[in-house]
Amino acid sequence: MSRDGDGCLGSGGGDDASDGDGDGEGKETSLGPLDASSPAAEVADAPKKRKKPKKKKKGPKPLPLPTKQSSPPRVLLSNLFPSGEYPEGEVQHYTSAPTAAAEARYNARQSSVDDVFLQNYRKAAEVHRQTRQWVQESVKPGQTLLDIAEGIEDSVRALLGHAGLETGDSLKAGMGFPTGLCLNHQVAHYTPNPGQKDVVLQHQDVLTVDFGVHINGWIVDSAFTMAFDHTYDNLLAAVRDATDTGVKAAGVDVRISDVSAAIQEAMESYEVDIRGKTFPVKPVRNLSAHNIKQYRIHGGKSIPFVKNRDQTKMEEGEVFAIETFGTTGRGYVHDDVGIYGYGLNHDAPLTVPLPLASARRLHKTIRENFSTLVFCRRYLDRLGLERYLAGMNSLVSHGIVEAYLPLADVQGSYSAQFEHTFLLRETHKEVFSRGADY
Ligand SMILES: [Co+2]
Repeated sequence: MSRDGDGCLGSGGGDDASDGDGDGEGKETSLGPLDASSPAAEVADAPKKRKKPKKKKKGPKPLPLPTKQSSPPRVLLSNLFPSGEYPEGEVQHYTSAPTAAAEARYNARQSSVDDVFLQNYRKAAEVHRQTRQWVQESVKPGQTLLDIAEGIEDSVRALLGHAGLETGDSLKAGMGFPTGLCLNHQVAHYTPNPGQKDVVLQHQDVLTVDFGVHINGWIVDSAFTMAFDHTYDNLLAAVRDATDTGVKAAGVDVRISDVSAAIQEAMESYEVDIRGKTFPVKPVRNLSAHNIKQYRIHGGKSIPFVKNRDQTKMEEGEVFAIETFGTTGRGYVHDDVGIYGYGLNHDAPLTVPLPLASARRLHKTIRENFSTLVFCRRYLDRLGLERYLAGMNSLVSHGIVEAYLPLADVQGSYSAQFEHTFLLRETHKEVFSRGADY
């Protein structure tokens, strides 16, 4: 069984006829279980069209737009890019030369590639980069994981201009899933919960930071690892190399088994010395990278980090998040104590007779504010919800909501993660989340 690294919604997907084309042209309007208010039809921040200049009103001159991001990041991204054009991701051309026919199709399509889809994806990636730059500069031992998580989430929401406090606002743009902050042997799916004891970051810790930024349900899913002690440099280098190798190997018509083999080879070529002991860096066998669909972090295709026989091919127009996890432990994660988050089950019927009124209310709140995006308890608390755990347990036991648990390797081990999101275009990949940092 393979599980995704961040809020995987199960691997039984890929059966949703309404988003089967995955053509990356922004035509998809499926919102999973919530289709009524269709915020996907809304353009979060389309490139602004030129309007006829209005007659100037007399009054105080408007303040000039800021030209630099603040620290902590609070400047609306659209103010930093008033043209509505956001930086293109890294362009990686496919290794095999495109055929003349592909080239011609591509050229003909240039004008028709949905600019709103691309600009929104690039914008979400820029929000990710600016937020993580602040994390990399400001996060220090002594801080609590709760402060770090909230710092990330406040930044993402501020830059997008969607605080997510009004009903449905967080569906337009916001967090793609609960911020993952994992220490050492914790591998994936740890996020601070309300009311729990503070976890304080230590100098010798290895911290993975995994967060998602979405606009109209299209998620940039990207992660990196921080350490303050150079002991772990090779562990981080191994996983970063494995992820980059996987991104490089990906392409239209490339088999999943080939991407996995490339990842494994890169990862296993490293070892790391930790306090006098040498460890091979092992890929985690029961986690996997994944494709992304609208409002669905796990689109149904899984890419393990170890050799397999999966002949499934990647297709043009698909969005993938290539993440890899490496560890000095067993290379196998188990459920840890606590809870990471929850997500509406795609296959659950919309109307289910629920005995608890609190469960019915909670179901409505989830559909209105998260649809099928994964969320955590902190996201419910900030909406003002209280005493929702009985209702949540009822939704989980009825199969309407899926609960996600933290995943860990053995105590005393260390793990790292790197991840990028990219779009498979006709002649090249666009690695949206690439930055100067990773
Ligand atoms: Co992911």
